[in-house]
Amino acid sequence: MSLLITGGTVVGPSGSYPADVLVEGEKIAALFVPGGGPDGVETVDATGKYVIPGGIDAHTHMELPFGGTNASDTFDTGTRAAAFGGTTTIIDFAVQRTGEVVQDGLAAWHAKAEGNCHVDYAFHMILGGVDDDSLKAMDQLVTDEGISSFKLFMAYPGVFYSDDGQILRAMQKARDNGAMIMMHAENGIAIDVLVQQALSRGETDPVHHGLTRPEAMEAEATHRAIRLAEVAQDCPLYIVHLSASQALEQVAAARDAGRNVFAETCPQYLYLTLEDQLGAPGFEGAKWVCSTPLRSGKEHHHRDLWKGLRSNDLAIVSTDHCPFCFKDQKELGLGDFSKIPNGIGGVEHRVDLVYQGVVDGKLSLERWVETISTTPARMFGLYPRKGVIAPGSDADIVLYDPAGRTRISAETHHMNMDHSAYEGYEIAGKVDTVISRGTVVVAGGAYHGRKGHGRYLPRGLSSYLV
Ligand code: DUC
Ligand code: ZN
Ligand code: ZN
Repeated sequence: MSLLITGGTVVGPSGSYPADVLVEGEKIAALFVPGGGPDGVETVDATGKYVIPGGIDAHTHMELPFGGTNASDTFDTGTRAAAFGGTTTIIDFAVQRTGEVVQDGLAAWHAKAEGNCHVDYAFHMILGGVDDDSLKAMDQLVTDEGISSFKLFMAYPGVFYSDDGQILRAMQKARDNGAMIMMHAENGIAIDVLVQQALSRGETDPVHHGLTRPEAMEAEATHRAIRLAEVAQDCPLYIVHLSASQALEQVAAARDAGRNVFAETCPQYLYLTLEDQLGAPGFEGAKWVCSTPLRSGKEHHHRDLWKGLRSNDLAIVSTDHCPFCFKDQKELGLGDFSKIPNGIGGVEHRVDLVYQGVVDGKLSLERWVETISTTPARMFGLYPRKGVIAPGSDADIVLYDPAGRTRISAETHHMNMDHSAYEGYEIAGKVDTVISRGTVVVAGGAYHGRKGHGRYLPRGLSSYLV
C-alpha cells in the first residue's frame, strides 16, 4: 500500500525543508518537492505540521522485576503508550541476574516481548554478574543476537552491582568486540552507608532518597567509569540517566579530550527537582523516587543539562521508563524510603517534553529530532533503518503539530500508572499522527495499531565507534 504525506515540513538534524514523503509498504520510497508526488495515491495532509522520524527511546524497563515488584507497564501497555507519544522504537534492557546464564536472561526478555509489542523493539543487556561465562556471552550476543550494548551498575550492591575489576574486564571485552558499555554511574557502596545512616537517624521520607545519593557520588562514579574505559583502551562508554552538573563536567572533559564517551539525560532531570517533587509533603514524593535522583532546583542542573544537549555533551534524551503505581507499589516504601521501588514512567511524553525545549528557546528544532531519534539510531546501531526520513528507511514517521497543545495527566495518559510524574504539565505542541513501518497507528487522538505489530530489531555496532 502507498501513502503520500503532503504539505509538511520534514525535519532532520541537518535541516528543515518542505517536502512530500511517499511511503510504499513498510518503507519510505521517495521525497518530492511539494506537489511533485504521484497522483492516485492515498494522502495524509501534513499542512502546518513537522514531519519527523519516529521517536526512539533508547532506555526503557518494561515489566522489570525491581524493588520487590515489577515495573507496571507490560510490553503491550508500554509500547502502546509509546506510540501515542510519537515513539516508534524502544530499546529495552534484558536482564542477566547474578548467577544466571546471560542467554537465559535474554530468552526471558524475548518471551515477554514477542507478539506483545505495538512498535518495534530492541534490547540492551544488563550484566548482573561479570565472569568468564558472561564475557564469552558478550561476544555471542554481538555476533548472533543483534545486541551491541551492555549495561553495568556501579550502584545497587547485592542486586546488579559490578566492582571495578568486573567493569574493567567487561570494558576490555567491549573494546575487542565493538560493543558499547552503558554505565549506571553512582557509587553504590558509599550510598548504602549514607542510606543506613539516614535511616538510623529516623529520616524515612522519600526526600532522603535524593539526599543520600548526592551529586558527588554520581560525579565520582562517572569519573571512575571514564578512567576505567581509558585503561580499557578507550572502550566506548555511554553514561545513562545523567542528572547532575558535576557528572556532566566529567563527560564534557572526556569528550574535549577526544574520548569515546557519550551520555544521555532524561526529561525528569530537565524539568523536576528534589525540592518540588521528591520533597513533596508526606509520602507523595515517592512518585519521583528514581536513580539517579532528582537534583536540587537551587543549583544549576536544569540549565547545565539543556546546555549539554545543545553542545552534544549530552547526545540523547531517553526516559528510563520504569513505572510503578503509587498504590501498593510505591507504598512498599512507606516508613522506609530505601524500600520505594526506583523508577519514573515517561515513555509517552518524551517527544513532547523535549519539544517544549524548542518552544522555550533551549534547543533548535533540528536538535530536537537529533536527540530523540537520529542519534539514538546511530548510537545503537539502528541507522539508517531508523532515525531518518530518507528513501529506504523504515516508514516510522510522526506528524507533529506545533499549533496543538498537550496536557499531561494520569486521567488521559496510556501508561499503566495511577499517577503522572508530569501531572498538569502543558506542552505547546502535539503528536498528531504516528506511522509505524507504513501503518498509521495513531491519528486524530484515536488508536489504530495492534499488539504484535512491533518487531524485534537486531542491532549493529554504534555508528560513533572509532
Ligand atoms: N533507576 C531507576 O530509577 N529505575 C530502574 C533502574 C535504575 O537504574
Ligand atoms: Zn540505571
Ligand atoms: Zn534504567
